Amino acid sequence: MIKTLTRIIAAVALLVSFASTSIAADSKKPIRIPVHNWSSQVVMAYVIGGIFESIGDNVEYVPADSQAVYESIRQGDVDISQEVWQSAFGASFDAARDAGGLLDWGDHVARSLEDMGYPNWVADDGLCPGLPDWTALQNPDCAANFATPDSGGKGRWLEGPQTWHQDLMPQRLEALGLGDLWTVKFAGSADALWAELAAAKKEGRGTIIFNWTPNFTDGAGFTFIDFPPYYDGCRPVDGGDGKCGSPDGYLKKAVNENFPKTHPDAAAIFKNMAFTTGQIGAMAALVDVDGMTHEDAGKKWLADNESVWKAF
Ligand code: TMO
Repeated sequence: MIKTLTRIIAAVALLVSFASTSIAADSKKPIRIPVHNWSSQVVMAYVIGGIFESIGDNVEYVPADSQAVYESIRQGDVDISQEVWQSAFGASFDAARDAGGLLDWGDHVARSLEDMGYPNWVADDGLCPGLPDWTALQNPDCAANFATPDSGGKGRWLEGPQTWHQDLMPQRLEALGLGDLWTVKFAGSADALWAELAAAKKEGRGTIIFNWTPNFTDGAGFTFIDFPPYYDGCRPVDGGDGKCGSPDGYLKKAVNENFPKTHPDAAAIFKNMAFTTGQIGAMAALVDVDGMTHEDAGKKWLADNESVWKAF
């Protein structure tokens, strides 16, 4: 009797374990991966999509606003975020996590910096002595070397698309007392920033643009300006006086809270996924230097880096 019971219990246990294995398999419902408007993020979407497809999952690429996406993930309309940049999106990420429904899924190996800077030839040509210290920008002779037809005689900072930081840079410029000498214009796209680098070089004029690392410009002669250090709360949106640069920031991942339940295998891989500065810079370079499409760049990156991603 006891023996039979033991056998039944063992059989039931075996059945339960089989059942739970099949319950744990990933749903075939497409994993919705957001696509934004800078190259590494888009290439990484295809890299991650390719990895998920390699385990038999389905994926869908969803064009999304880079601020609103955290609310979309919280609501369950998008499943993951592969590049949460602290400076640009930390506040939106925090708000969605605190409201519930969005989980912090860990950091990449790479740290991030998103700030104004210049190609090194600008300093080499003596267009603004004293850079990268921001106080060099107080010199009217410096500012004059960065004027453009649209800048009203002032030096121009070319910010990225306004969806990334809203009024952060105009506020900073005013807070630092640079408003009489400098003005901020917004680029329509990341490509417009890279076109500005080429145009300024051709015309031999100074240029200050918004840029970031990891990016294809890493190691290609680009220097970020040293602004007064960032601290929590220094920005006007956080109640501060705005006299600060951008943080030495995280580069994070996020998921909807149900994603680890509907797609446990993909979620486990995504949790382990942690790209380095060099790996992310290379993803961007395939598009912005080599001219590939984002999708082809994703495929090439996967083909060239099998040992990297198979380890996740
Ligand atoms: C969010 N970005 C990388 C463009 O700074």
